[in-house]
Amino acid sequence: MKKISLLCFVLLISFAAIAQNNLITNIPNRKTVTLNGKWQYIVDPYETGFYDYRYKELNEKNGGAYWNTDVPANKTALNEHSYTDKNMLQVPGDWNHQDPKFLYYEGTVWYKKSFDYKKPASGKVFLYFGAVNYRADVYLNGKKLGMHKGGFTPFNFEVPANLLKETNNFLVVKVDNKRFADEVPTLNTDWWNYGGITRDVKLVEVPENFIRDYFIQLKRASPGAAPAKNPEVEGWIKLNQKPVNGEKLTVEIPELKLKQQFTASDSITKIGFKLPKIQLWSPANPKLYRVIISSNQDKTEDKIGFRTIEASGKQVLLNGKPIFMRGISIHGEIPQEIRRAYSKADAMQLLGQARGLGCNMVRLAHYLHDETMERTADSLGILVWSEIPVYWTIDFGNKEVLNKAKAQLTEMITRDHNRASVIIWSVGNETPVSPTRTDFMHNLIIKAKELDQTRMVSAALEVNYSALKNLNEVNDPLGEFVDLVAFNEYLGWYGGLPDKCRTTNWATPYNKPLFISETGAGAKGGFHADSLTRFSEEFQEWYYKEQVAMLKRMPANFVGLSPWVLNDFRSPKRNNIYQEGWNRKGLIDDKGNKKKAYYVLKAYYEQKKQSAENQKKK
Ligand code: GCB
Repeated sequence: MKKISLLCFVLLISFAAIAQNNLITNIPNRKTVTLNGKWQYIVDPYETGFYDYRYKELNEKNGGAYWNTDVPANKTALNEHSYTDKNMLQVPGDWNHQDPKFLYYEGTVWYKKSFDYKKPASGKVFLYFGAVNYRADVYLNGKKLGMHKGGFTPFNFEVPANLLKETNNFLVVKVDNKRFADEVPTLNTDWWNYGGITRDVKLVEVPENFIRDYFIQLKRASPGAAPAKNPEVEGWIKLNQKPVNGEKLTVEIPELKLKQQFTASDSITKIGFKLPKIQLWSPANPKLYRVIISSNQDKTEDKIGFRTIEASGKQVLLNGKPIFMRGISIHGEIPQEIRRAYSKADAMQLLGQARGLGCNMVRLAHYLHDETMERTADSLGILVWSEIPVYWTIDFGNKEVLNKAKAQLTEMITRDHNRASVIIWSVGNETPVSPTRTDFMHNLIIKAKELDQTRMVSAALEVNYSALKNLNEVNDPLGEFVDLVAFNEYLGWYGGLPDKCRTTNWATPYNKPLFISETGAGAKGGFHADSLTRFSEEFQEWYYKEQVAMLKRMPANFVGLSPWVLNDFRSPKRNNIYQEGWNRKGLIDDKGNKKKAYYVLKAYYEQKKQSAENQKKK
């Protein structure tokens, strides 16, 4: 009895977790109207368009609000703001790279777009943002649609039916990228705080009762086993509102001649069915199937790859077979143009570079990247680690901060839970060990597992050195709760010189796979000196040579690495003559030139790939 009620409770909270989230997924394949392009803007460091001179939020009656019309009621009316073509920003795009005056700007910018729009005869319209960093207050024709916090995750607001006009809609977004101690991330990060509407903006047209979200993934095989010949799909479909009595939901996979029907339930409809013999998704064969999901009123289609992933004993098994992750960490930035990445072309550039290096895996640090990255990884066959910006010293004792982190985690998982490439949800990076922090992180892990039981959950941890044992131990108490024990080590960069690697050994008390989520050294591309000279390409090359030699002595549960980092990236914390505002740990410099260390890692990955292939042949 007790067991049953506990089970009901767990089910209830997991359904509640899904139900709370109103994100519409599969946006790239929905009927949408883009609002990308040039937007007019007003820079407003004092938030004059938001607060009156007594610092109270302005209301509709007040002509001073920048979200209200900028057209004075008559020629005598006093109006102190106007949007003009003289001030325009490209959307999507951070503001920092678009005008030198924005390079270091942190504060409010008001974005305004006027647009004509032919409303569909029936159904609903949502306004969707791929991401806005950090806080977005959204207004349409003088009405507030909502507010969202979190600089890297998507969100949508329903547009009330009578609000949209055929011509001259007045859409305003107050974007604020100020950093705060009680936000996620917090004040301190090692990356540039690019502000703005950094990803797509779209109107999404859906029927009255539409398919909001769905989860169509292979059910985990029994522990350690490969998927069966006829593997099972397990998941759910979520409509926007209650179905009509007896309404059927259909899942079709035309290539497999498969069509399954389910009677819709009031909240979330659970689905499950066996597939015929399929090609499993893997880096060697990134097979995606066209999947069509339909209800009485709606139909949406996606491309889904089917695979299983699990941490089993000391290994990571992809489709039941051990895999070594030849990874690289990536920031969502295009260094050549000093801007945030957002497009398919950007994804092709970054993932193409990773492939060139011999990678089968990428760690998309330290926040959710643009959706094109995961979709491109799906089609290229690259495994993905996806992370939320719970980075360094978050305000772990603050319940509200935990809620903010959970919201971002939920948005991340919701957006990408049908991507075959994504195998790891990471709940954070290098968080300082304390009971409060471990509780906080454990809560996030529980949440991730509630939302998705088909992937691994991890976090990038730190290392403890025991002089007594001459051993680097990954014994962070959080290790107990993660599936993959991942850690960042900079042996020879932050501690001593690279030859320290020769005498160092690694271990974890956890009987789990072990992954190096970061290792790296800085070098300015084109700066050559002897290998003892910091920031020379030769130092970085030496570092990688010593690291690679050390990796060969790693314990048997060592399952891969994602060194820091693919490209040099902008960081306000890096200010010496070699760095000049760049973190120079890229294997490729900001101009796109490969550094010497690049070839050391590439050779290691070639050899790992070769030995995996030889293993397969046996
Ligand atoms: C780290 C952080 C990463 C930094 C890197 C560095 O451990 O996770 O965000 O950029 O070290 O370069 O120090």
